[in-house]
Amino acid sequence: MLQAFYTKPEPDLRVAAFCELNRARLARLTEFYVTEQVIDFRRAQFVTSAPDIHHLPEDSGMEIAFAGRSNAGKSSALNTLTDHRGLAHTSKRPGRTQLINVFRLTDDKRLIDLPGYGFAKVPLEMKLQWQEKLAQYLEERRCLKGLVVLMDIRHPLKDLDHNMIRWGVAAGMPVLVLLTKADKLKQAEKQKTLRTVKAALAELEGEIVVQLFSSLKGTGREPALKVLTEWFDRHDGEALIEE
Ligand SMILES: Nc1nc2c(ncn2[C@@H]2O[C@H](COP(=O)(O)OP(=O)(O)O)[C@@H](O)[C@H]2O)c(=O)[nH]1
Ligand SMILES: [Mg+2]
Repeated sequence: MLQAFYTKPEPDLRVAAFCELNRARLARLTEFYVTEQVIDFRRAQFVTSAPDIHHLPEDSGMEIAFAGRSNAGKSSALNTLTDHRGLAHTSKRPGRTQLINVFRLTDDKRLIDLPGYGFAKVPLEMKLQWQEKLAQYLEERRCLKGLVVLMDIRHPLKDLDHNMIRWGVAAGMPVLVLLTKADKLKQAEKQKTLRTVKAALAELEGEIVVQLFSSLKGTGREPALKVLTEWFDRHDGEALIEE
């Protein structure tokens, strides 16, 4: 009996296979976390303008959506972030982006320019139609993993912005708030607005980062890219663990 206890047991093949699998997974995870993940935002490419979610690419991989009032500077910000002047169409006339614009970064990573909300000068029926489209994207798109909310620094935190940020937090999503057109204000005013917005959003107790942004000057580009890269990485890491 005692001898049996001390003899090396026959290796259980199932256990061995399990260990082997875990070793391989661990190696991949280690490689993932020690190598710095680089996403080249400059390689962004326009994929499609979808009238609704049924015309979007397959709901897999990961998307980060850009939301904001019409004229907040969404398209300009996308162009600045991707260093690609003509990627998203900018417009002096608010309310031009009524489609869901899709930009591809890699096979499984996309940036989404959502239709702007809160545009006053369109018939109510059209407004409701757009809001419906927006809501459907937010609620049904499973690959949506992060939300960027853009607000003109001179008019921050309107009701619809608040709703959008609250929605992101409630959905368990990280939110990056960009106070756009920061070049329009003096240094002291900028910092004051930044503090006020941060304080107001702290109450939501979500994963919210607030920062200044100017597409004109390039201000805030690097920190914003860092946040987006971290979200993409986090999701890649989670996907590896779930494998
Ligand atoms: N001064 C300044 N103007 C900007 C900035 N970003 C956007 N704009 C202007 O604001 C207007 C609306 O920009 P756009 O990106 O089309 O807004 P969208 O409707 O949110 O996509 C355009 O006339 C832009 O040139 C910025 O950082 N600084
Ligand atoms: Mg636009």
